[in-house]
Parts: sequence; structure tokens; C-alpha cells
Amino acid sequence: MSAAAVLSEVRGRVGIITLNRPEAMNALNDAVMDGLRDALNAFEADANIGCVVLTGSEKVFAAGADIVAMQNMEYADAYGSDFITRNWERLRTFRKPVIAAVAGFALGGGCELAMMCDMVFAAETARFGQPEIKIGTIPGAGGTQRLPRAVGKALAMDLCLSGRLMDANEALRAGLVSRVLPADELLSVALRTAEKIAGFSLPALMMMKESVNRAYESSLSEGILFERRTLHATFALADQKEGMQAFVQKREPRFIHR
Ligand code: CO8
Repeated sequence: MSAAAVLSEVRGRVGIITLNRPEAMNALNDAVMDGLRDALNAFEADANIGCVVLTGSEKVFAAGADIVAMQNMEYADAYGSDFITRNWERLRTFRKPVIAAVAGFALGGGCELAMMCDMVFAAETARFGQPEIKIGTIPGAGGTQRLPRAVGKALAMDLCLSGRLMDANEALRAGLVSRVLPADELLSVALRTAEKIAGFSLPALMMMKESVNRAYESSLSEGILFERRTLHATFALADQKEGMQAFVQKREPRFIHR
């Protein structure tokens, strides 16, 4: 029996999901995307998980959708099976914070997967790109939409139309990633950061994520109204009382995630 295409592990309040299809550069097929969906469902349902790290191998995060599986696909197959929508978008609806820890290639659907995460940490070895044009197609999991929002239209067009790859430092300058790390520190820094995040109040983290994401979906005044109402909602949390009282009493807060 072949190894699971997606591995999941729990460390404290952090869930770790590892893409594991080394024979095909972690190319994303149904086995990978179903495995990712199942791991996310399990972590969403687990009240003891406060943050997730999504990673690949040292060589590759993911080299995109599986070209072998797609090569003979007809329109009727893609439309009929609701290709991508059926199982690709679980990450987009996941409500807890997710850090992508990217080493090596994050191309096509791999880059799109990283962009669905809340932040991307890149190893110095990371290479990002939407090279679909080289195989006669276009991105299909949000690449043409999230990339311009992350890096601006000029660079997004440059990358998508030419199919060229962007290294970790260019991705940092462009705003696609928040940190560039030596390859051997990538996972430990991502896990430390996830552990720190997971120690905060989970409902407050979820409200924060929802509010930041609203910035991409609304006008400024609508977004600020959403933020304001959500701030008001935090005053219903036991963790807000605990956090502020702990500050006043000069002690560490003990969040109960309610
Ligand atoms: N699909 C299937 N197999 C792949 C893929 C892929 N995307 N990428 C690599 N592989 C396989 C290779 O075929 C090869 O298999 P084998 O050993 O059996 O010949 C093995 O992985 C190793 O690959 P390489 O020998 O090519 O390794 P290199 O180190 O020389 O190159 C690269 C690594 C640069 C990553 C190279 O493999 C590459 O360019 N891969 C394709 C990248 C690409 O075009 N990605 C975009 C795919 S399309 C897409 O994601 C969006 C489509 C539409 C939307 C779908 C949304 C998900």
C-alpha cells in the first residue's frame, strides 16, 4: 500500500499537515486534496487545535495540479466533476489560523494553496510561480485573483503571462510572504509561531481572521463596520475579560477559548 498523500500530526495545540507525494513533486490530485480536506475537517472540529501549519518537503511545497491526471480531461469532465471546487476549496473556508511553511517549489496550484493560507513563511529555497501558461492553460484555484491582491497587478501579470518563477526574497519584497528563513529553520520557526498563536484565545483569533479577510471582500467603510461589530462581539468572550484583567493584575492570562 502506498503512503498517505497527506500526513497530519498534533503537537500541543498545533496541527501539522504535510503534503506527501514525493514521487510526483507533491502534485495535487484527488488523493492529496481529499486528504487535505479530511485533515482540515478534523482540525476544525478539534477544540484543542488553535493553529495549523501546512508544509511540504525540503524540495517542494507542491508543483501544482497533477498534469498527468489532467492531460486528457475534457470540458464535460471538468465541469461535470466540478473540478477544483469539489475538494480544493476547503482551505478557503477553514476558520482557524493557517501558516504555510514553503520550501522549494510552490507552483501553479501549489502557489494557490499557499495563498489560501493566512500567512506564508518561505525558506530561502522557495520558488513561487503560476506557470500554467507554459502548459496551455490558466490558474484555476484563485491564482489570477489572489496574486494581484497580494503583489499588485504589474507583478501578477508579469508572473502569470511569462510563467517565470519568483524567489523567496522577491516574494518577500512583493508582500506574498511575511518571512524568509534559512531552510533548516523554516519548520521550527513556523511551529514556534503557530504555538504562540494557538496560545491566544481561539474565538478571538477566528474573529481576527474573519475581520482581516473581510478587507478583501468589502469596501473600506463596510469592512470597518464589520470590524467594529466584531470588536463589540469580543466583549461577550470570557477570554476578553480574562485577557484584560490579567493585564491589569500584571499576570499571564489563562485563556479558556470561550
Ligand atoms: N503534475 C504531475 N507530475 C508532476 C508535476 C505536476 N504538476 N510536477 C512534477 N511532476 C512529476 C514529474 O513528471 C516527474 O515525474 P517522473 O519522475 O515520473 O518523470 C517528477 O514529478 C519529478 O519532476 P521533474 O523531473 O520535472 O523534477 P525537476 O526537479 O526537474 O523540476 C519542477 C521540478 C520545476 C517543479 C517541474 O517538475 C515542473 O515544472 N513541474 C510542473 C509545474 C507546473 O506547471 N505546475 C502547474 C500545474 S497546472 C496547475 O497547477 C493549475 C491548473 C489549473 C488549475 C488547477 C488548480 C489546482
